[in-house]
Order: sequence, then C-alpha cells, then structure tokens
Amino acid sequence: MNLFFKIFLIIILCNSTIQTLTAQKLWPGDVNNNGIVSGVDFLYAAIAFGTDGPTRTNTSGNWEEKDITTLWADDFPNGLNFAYGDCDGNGKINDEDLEVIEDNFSKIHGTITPDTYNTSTGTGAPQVRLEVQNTNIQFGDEIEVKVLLGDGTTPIQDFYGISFKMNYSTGLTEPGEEWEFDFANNNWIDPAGNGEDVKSLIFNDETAGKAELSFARVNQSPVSGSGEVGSFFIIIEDYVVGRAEKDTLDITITDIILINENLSSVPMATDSIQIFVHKTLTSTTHTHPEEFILFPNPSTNAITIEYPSQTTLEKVSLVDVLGRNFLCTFSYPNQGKMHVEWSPKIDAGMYFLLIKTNESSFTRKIHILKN
Ligand SMILES: [Ca+2]
Ligand SMILES: [Ca+2]
Repeated sequence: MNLFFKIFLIIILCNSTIQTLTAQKLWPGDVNNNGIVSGVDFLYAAIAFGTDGPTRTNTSGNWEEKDITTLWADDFPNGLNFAYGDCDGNGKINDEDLEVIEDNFSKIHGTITPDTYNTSTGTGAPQVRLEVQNTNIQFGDEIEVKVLLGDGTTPIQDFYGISFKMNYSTGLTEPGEEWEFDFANNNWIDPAGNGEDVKSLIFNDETAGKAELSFARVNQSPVSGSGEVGSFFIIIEDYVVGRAEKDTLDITITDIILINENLSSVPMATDSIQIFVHKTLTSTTHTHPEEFILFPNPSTNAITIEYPSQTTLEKVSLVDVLGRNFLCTFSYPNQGKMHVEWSPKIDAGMYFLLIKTNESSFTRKIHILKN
C-alpha cells in the first residue's frame, strides 16, 4: 500500500468516526426521541431522574435540534441513551429537565412514531378513576377532580409512573387557565411523604378540549397499592347572558400508560365522568342517574334500561372509550323500560350508554362480553 493510499484511508476512517459521533441528535423534551413531546417523555425522564452524565456543548432547552456531544454511561431499558433525558444539557437529569418537557409539550419534529399506550378494553384490569364530590355545579365554580388508581380488589403492582390523556367538553372551562395537579397528603405512591420521591406534570389545551396528566416516582424504586393519588382542578367560566342555562362537562380518559421502573406497562381501564353546570342550582332536577337501572351488566348483546315512568327518554347512544358510536336497535316493552340491542359482532370491552332524557343527560358504563 503506498503512503498516499494509507493517508486517504485514514482520512476516510476519521471522517466516518466523526460522523458516527455527531450522528446522534436530540430535541429537548423529546426524551424517547419519537418526534413529539408528551407525557411519555415525562415517564422516561422519571426513570433517569437524579443521574449525572457529560454536559452538552449547547446547554439550553430551546426547541431546536441539538448534537449529543458525548453519550452517557446509562441507557433506558429499550436501549436509548440517557443523554436524551438531559433536556437542558447541563449534565444532570432533574427538575429543570421536567420544566423543559412542560415548555416544549406537544411540539413535534421530523417523523413521529406514535407513543405506545396500554389501555384495557376488556374487564378485570385495574382502573384509573376520576371522582368529583358534586356532579351538579354552577358556572364560575372550581371543580376538584380526584384521581385514583386501582382498588382493593385490583391494586397496582410495582407502580413507577403513569401518563394518560383526557378529552373534555370545550367552551365551558375558563380560558387561559392552566390546570394544576396536587398530590394528596399521605397518598400511596409516596409512602415517604416528603414530596421528594414523586413528580407530576399536567398539560391542558382548552381549545381542543384535551388534557394530559402524568405523575411518577423518581427514585428508581416502585411501590404497590391502590386508591387516591391526587387531584386536578378545573375552573368553569362565569355565566354570561345569552348562553344556555345548563351545560354538561364530560371528561373521558383515552390513552393510558402505566409503567414499572423498567418501562414495562400493564393494561389499565379507563373512566369517564359527567358534571352538570347550571346557571343556578335548584332542586328541580327530577331525574337522577342512579334511578336508572341497567341489566344485565355485563351483557353480550342487549341491555334493559329501567327508568322513572314520568321521564321521557329522548336519545340513547352506545359509544366506546374512544367516543365511537355503535348502531343499536331500541324497543319499549312497557312504560319505564327500554330494551337496547347491539350487533353481536361488536368487540368485548367497556362501553358507555349516553342517555338523554327530557330533563338531563348522563353516561352509564356497561361491559360488553364476548358473544
Ligand atoms: Ca417523545
Ligand atoms: Ca438537565
């Protein structure tokens, strides 16, 4: 080999090494590097929280492509390097990086690989539950929505973090109001109770009627248990002359991912709640959802609704957790009874009956079993 050829080869090799070293790029906040900043990135950051590594040359969390100057010693369980978790590039994964995720939330770059969720559509999975104290409130009120995970019969094993999305009715909540999430005192995901081991992030897009809540432990050790974790707060806008005197706020959980400390997920069942917003609260609401009896539930292909005979049923629709409508046939065997039948081809899982009467609207959960 002549000298020139050797030099030529060395130059080629050096070039390709430099290219390999500079090939990895990140977008601050997109910790799982899938093209979008979401609650899933918060979960990744929670896994790597508290670790240190080499700093980047470009230390800022601005939404622009950054070179990963040096890889970190640790990788996420899926092989992605911890360097992606250092959103601001200062060589530590800590609260400031969670702030970058919040600042850049829902921003996108390149080609998006959709995040993976593990939402159960069957029965038996532990549930993410939403609870409110009063389902009848007034315009201008603030609502506390409690978030609970699992229950005594179906607790959560090895909880590390969760992220889920919610769809809600638009045009009712106070514009420009950021939602906040507070951990409950002595909640089960934070047994030490000092607030150091848990973090949360809530993102709200009131125009789209979409919110995303994530919370996680950040000390690499999971906990098992069930029950209330915390609450988020929604402010209903004030009543203005001309608008309907009664409106309904529906909140439905859609995509859920609950992980252990190794990023493994278990299926979680969703929930939905309905809150009636009144100009003035009076005792004239005659129809109470609890007066409606649904049976059998679970059922394979039909259900009977028994309701107060003075009530007029105006509309009943069958929807799934994604809000898709399914065709049903209705019959009235006698006053105060409606028979609802759906196609035997429908998938087994959790569905909702949206029931509209002459006085109110509400949702009831039903489980459809395999035919
Ligand atoms: Ca991401
Ligand atoms: Ca950092």
